Amino acid sequence: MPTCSADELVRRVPDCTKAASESGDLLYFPSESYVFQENGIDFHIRHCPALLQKPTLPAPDFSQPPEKDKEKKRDPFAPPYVEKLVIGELEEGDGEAQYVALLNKYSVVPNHFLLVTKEYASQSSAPTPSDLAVTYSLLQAGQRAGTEIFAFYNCGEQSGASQHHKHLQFLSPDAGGPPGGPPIERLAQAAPKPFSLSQLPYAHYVYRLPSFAVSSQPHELLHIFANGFIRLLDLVFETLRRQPDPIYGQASYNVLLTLRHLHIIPRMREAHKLRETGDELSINALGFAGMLLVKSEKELEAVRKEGISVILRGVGCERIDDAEIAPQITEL
Ligand code: B4P
Repeated sequence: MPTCSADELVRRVPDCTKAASESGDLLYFPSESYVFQENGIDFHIRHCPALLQKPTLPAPDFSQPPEKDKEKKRDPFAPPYVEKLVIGELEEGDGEAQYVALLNKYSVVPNHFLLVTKEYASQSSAPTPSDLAVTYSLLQAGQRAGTEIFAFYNCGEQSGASQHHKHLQFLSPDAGGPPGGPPIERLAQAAPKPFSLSQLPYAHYVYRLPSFAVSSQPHELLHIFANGFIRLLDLVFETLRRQPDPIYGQASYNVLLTLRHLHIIPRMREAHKLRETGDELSINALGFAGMLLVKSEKELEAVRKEGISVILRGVGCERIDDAEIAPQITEL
C-alpha cells in the first residue's frame, strides 16, 4: 500500500476516484442540489433518488460491544481493503502509519474520502488530539493544493454514524457543499473562548483555532486540539445533562473541522420524524454543515414544509443560553 505525505494523499484523490469509479469499486449516485435560506443561512438540500438503490447495510448495534456486532457483518474499514478504494497510508514522521485514507464507496459528491484508524477503534470514542491534528494536516494540504476541504466526525449512537470502526470524513465545498464551507465560516468576530451563534436554533459550540494553526506542523497542534476539544466536550456533557430528558451516559455528537474552527453539536436523536410523511429523516454531521440529503421528491417537499431549523433542532439539543457556559455571537 502506498505511504504518502498529506500533500501527496490529497493530490491522489481525484485520480483514485476516477480509477475506482471506472473499475466499479466506487458507486456514484447522481443528485441535484437546491438552496434554501433560513435565518439568513443558506442550506443545501441534496436530492438523490439513486440512493434508494443503495444496498441497505445493517445498522450497527451500538448497545453491543463492537466485537459482537462485528461478528454479524464485515468491517469495511479493516484490511484487506478493496484495493481501488485505497488512497494511501498517511506518513507520520519516522513512526509506523496509524491511518489509512479510503475513498467513500458510496459517493454522492465527488472526492469524498475517509481517514480510518489502522488499528480498530470505536466510532463511539472521542477523536483524539492526534486524530484531529492529522485530520487538520489534510485540510492544510487541501489549502496548499488550492482545494478547500472540511472534515466531519459522527460520534455515537444518535450521531448518524453507520459504521463502528473509527473514521473521519472529508468533503470539499467545491464538490457540493455550501460555498465557503459550513455556515459558521462566515463569522468574522474575535472569539477568545468557545462560543455559539444566536441564529442557530440548536445547541452547538465553536472553538476558534489560533491564526498560527494553519501554518503549523501537526505535532505542534496536539495541545491546541487537546485543550480545544476537551472544552467543547465539557459543554456537550453539560448540555446533555441540562436537557428536559437529561442524558448522563454515552454522549452522541457531531464534529466539524475547518481550517479556522472546531465545531461540536450534541445530539439527542439520530433522525427526525417529518410531519408531512411520518417518515424518519436521518441526519449526520453534514446536516449541521448546512447540507441535508433526501432520497425522493416527496421527502424533499416534506423537508421544505417542515423547515430545516425545525429538523436540526429536532435531532439536536435545546440551547442553553447561559453566558457562563458559552457566550453568544449574534452576527454571521
Ligand atoms: P458514517 O458516519 O458511518 O455514516 P454516514 O456518513 O451517515 O453515511 P451512511 O453510510 O449512513 O450513508 P447514507 O446512506 O446516509 O459514515 C460511513 C461512511 O463510510 C459513509 O460515507 C459511507 O458511504 C462510507 N462507506 C460505507 N461502506 C464503505 C466501504 N465498504 N468502503 C468505503 N466507504 C464505505 O448517505 C450516503 C452517502 O451520502 C454517504 O457517503 C454520506 O456521507 C453522503 N451524504 C450524506 N448527506 C449528504 C449531503 N447532504 N450531501 C452529499 N452527500 C451526503
